[in-house]
Amino acid sequence: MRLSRYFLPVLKEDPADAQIVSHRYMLRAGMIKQAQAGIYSWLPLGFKVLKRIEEIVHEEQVRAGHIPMLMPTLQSADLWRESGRYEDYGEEMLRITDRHGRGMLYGPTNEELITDIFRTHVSSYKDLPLTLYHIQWKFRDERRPRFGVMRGREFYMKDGYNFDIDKAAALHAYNRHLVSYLRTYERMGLQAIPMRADSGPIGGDDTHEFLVLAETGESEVFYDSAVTDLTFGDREIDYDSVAQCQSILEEFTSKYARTDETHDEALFDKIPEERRRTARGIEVGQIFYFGTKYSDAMGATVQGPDGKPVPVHMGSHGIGVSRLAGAIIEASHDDKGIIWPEGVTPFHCGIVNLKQGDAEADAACENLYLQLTNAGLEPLYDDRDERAGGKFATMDLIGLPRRITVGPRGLKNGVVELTSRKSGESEELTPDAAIAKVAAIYGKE
Ligand code: 5CA
Repeated sequence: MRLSRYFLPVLKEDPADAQIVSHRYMLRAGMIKQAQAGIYSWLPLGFKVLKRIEEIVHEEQVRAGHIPMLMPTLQSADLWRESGRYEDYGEEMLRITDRHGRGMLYGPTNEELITDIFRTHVSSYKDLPLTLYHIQWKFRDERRPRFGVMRGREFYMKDGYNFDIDKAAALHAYNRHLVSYLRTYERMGLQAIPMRADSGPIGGDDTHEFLVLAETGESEVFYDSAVTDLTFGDREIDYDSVAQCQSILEEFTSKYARTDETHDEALFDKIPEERRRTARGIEVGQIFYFGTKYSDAMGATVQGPDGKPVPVHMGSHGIGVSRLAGAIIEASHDDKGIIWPEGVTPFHCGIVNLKQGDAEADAACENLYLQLTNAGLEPLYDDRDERAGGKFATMDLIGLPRRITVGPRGLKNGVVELTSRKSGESEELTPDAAIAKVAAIYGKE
C-alpha cells in the first residue's frame, strides 16, 4: 500500500476522552472512530488488525477440530424465553420489536440459537462429539462502556459451543479449548493466563478466564508468580488425545491464579510469600462447562447407544476478538506509539523515502516495494512529500515491526537502513539483504 493513496487519518494531539494508552493510540493511529458510546467504526488500519486477529483465531480453532459457521446478530425473543434467559439477562440485552410486533434481540451470546440448530439436526450419539463456532458481532448494553474497544457495547467475539454425550467427553472439549486458546494468544505475542473464575449469566461451575496482565485491566487478579514462567511454545498437539489435553490443562492451571470473584485468601497464603502477586488483568477469553443447562431447558437430546434419549452435555468458549486489538497494544507499546507483534501487524514493514522526488531514492523505494510484494509481504510505503521527522513519527505511532529507510546518502554507498520498532536498533544493508531479512522474519524466504 502506498500511503499517499491510503486512508490513515492520524491525529497529532492526544484525544481528551481516552483514558488508557490503547484507546489513545487506536484513535491517534486512525484505527477506529467512535460512532456512539461503546460502538466503533473500524477504519482501514484497525480493520486490518482485527482481521489478522480473527485469522489466527480461525486457524487455531480449525486446528483443534472445531467447525466454523455463521449465525445472525438478531435473534428471536421466544427462543430466549425457552431457556429462561430472556427475563434473566436484564438491561444488558438490547431488545427490539419488528413491524409485526415480534420480539427480537441483538445477541449478547448464542447458546440458545446454537442449541436450536443442534436439536433440529442432530439426533444420534453417533454424530458426537461436535464443536461449532462462529465469529460475529455481539451487543451488550454495558452500563459503563469505556476504554475504547476494551469494553464496548458492540464487540466482535468468537464463540464456540461443544456438544458431547457425557460429562467426561464435554470436559475433554473444555480442555481442548483451553489448549487451543493458549496457542492462539501466544501467536498474538500475548501471555494470557488461565484463571479460575465465576460463570455469571452463562452458568455452570467449571470456568476459566484468560487474563493478560496489565495495569489498566478491569479485573483484580491473584496469582503465584510461577505461572508467568509457563509458555506453550510450538508443541505438537494431538487434540484428540484426552491425556495430552488434560496434562496441559494441569500444567497451566495447577498453580494458584484466580480473579477476585473466586479468590481464596487461605489458599493464597499457602504460596511462598515472595511468589504471591496481586495485579490487574484484561480478560481476553473465557471457557465454560455447564452440562445440560440449555439442553434440558430446550429439549436437546440425542439417542444414546441403548436407544434411550439423553440430554447433551455442553460448554461455551469465547474469545474477545475486538478487545484483543486493545489488549495487544496495552501489552506492547512505548511512548512513541504501538509496537505490533509480528503475528498481528497490519503491514509487514514500512518503507520511508527520505527524499521523495529524488529519482534514485524513488526508484529504490519502488523496487523495494515491488520485491517485498512479490515475496508475499504487504509493505506500507510512505511516499508522501513530507519531512523525514513526520514520516518517522507516523511509522512509530502505527507500530510496524520493521522500517526500511531509503535516502540518497545511503544509496550512494549502496545501502538502506533496516530498523526494529521494538529495540530501536538499525543496521545498514543492501536493499536485497534488507528484503531477505524481512522475508525471513515472516517465513517467506
Ligand atoms: N457464551 C460465552 C462464551 S462463548 C460468553 O459469552 N463468554 S463471555 O461473556 O466471557 O465473553 C467472551 C469474551 O468476550 C470475554 O472474555 C471478553 O474478552 C469479550 N467481551 C465480553 N464483553 C465484552 C465487551 N463489552 N467489550 C469487548 N469485549 C467483550
